[in-house]
This record gives sequence, C-alpha cells and structure tokens, in this order.
Amino acid sequence: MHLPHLKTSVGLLAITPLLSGCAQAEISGLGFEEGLSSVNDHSLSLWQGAWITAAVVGVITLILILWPVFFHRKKDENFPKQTQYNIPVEVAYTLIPFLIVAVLFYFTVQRESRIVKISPDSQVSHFIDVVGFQWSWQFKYRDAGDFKSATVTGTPAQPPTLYLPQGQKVRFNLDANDVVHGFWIPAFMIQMQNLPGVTNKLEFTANKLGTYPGRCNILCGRNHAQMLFTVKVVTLQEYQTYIQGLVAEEKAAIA
Ligand SMILES: [Cu+2]
Repeated sequence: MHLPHLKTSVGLLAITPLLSGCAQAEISGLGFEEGLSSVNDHSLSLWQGAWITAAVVGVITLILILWPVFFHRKKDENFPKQTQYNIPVEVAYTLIPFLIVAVLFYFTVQRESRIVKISPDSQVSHFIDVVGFQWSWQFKYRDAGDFKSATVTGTPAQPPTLYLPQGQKVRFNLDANDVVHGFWIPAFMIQMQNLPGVTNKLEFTANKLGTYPGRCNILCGRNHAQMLFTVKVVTLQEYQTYIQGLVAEEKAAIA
C-alpha cells in the first residue's frame, strides 16, 4: 500500500490553489468583509484558515473513501485476505487528527487572546455600557461630560441603535439585568455574553461607516428573537452631536 504517499501528494494538490490565493490577499472572506472592525482583522484569517483546513481534510477523506470503491472492488467469490494490527496506519490516523486539532486550537487561542485584550483606560477613547434585558438592549454612553451618561433604552417594538465613532477605540462594559444574553454584531465577527452580576469587558474599533444589524445570540426567553439592535458607525463629529442631543433630551426630561 502506498497510502501515505497518496495522502501527501493529494494534500499538496488541494492546498496549492488556496495558498496562491492567500498570497494575493484576494481570498474570499467567506461571508465576512475585511477591515470592518478591529476584531475582523484578527478573526478573518482564522475563519479562512479553518475553511481551508476543512476543505483539505474533506478532499483527502473523500479520496480515501472513493479509492477502495473504484480500485478494490470484489474480483471473485474468494473471501479476501484478512489483516489486523497495522501499527503504522493506526499511529498515523491517531496522530494526524490530533495534529489538526492542535494547530486549530493554537491559532484559536492566539486570536482570541488578541481579541479579548483590554488596554489601560487612558488608551480608550469612549466607554459604552451595554445592558441586556428581557427583551431589548440599553446603551449608556459614558461620553456625556458633566452629565454622567446618556442612555438609550430599546423595546422589542422599537429596537435601539448603537452609535459608534469611526476609527475610535471603544470599551464596552457588558451586563445583564435578568438572564444571560449575547451581544452579537455578526458583520464585526464579535459576540460576547452579557451575564447578570458579572461585567464583561470588550474593546474594539469600528473602521467603516455604515449600518450593521446586531442581535442577541443566547436563547433568553420567549421574545429572544426580538432582541435586535442596529449599529450605526458615524464620524466622530456626528457621534458627538448625537451624544449632545441625548444629553439635551435627558436634561429636558429632568427639568
Ligand atoms: Cu437576549
């Protein structure tokens, strides 16, 4: 049997076009856009790499299945020779999956530790509290100057909008009022849980102007599907104008 040789050559064959794609930096985002947020910068290549790995493993597996189907068909009525205990093959099919998992694990841990990194307060431009509750979101902007915060509270009927200043690092403090929720902005490749009694911290920069859908991605009760919000990335000036508007509204409500 020349299986190991077959594996190597087929593996190289399958990966070659993908690798050349990587070199040109034109490989498809496979559903995600590059450069939308500082998280995409870390996650996108992990996402692509996982798909390439899956494609290579899938092609090799398919060939290993089809090989006996085509080349080892029943030839006559004699019972085929029975073999057992092929140590090299058994070691190989234990070691290879282990290596695949170890490599994926390494890159996942590496990227995750970059994504969840929290910088000192002095390096953060804006602070926003995100509170999940059954069944909507509350955003508290801590940029409201002498006013402690400007607050926006959504309802299932009127989902709130989260304003983010383009190119500015924002620290999010994630909390929940009742049960566990999940703060998820799919296009930004970001999700982190809102836990009652625990404050999760997340930091990222939104880099491209636009409007993006946000959702709760932890099943949190009857109206979970209505826990929607919109992310609006605007210029710093528009962001500041928006916050001032919120502060003015709150001051008017108190007076
Ligand atoms: Cu929820």
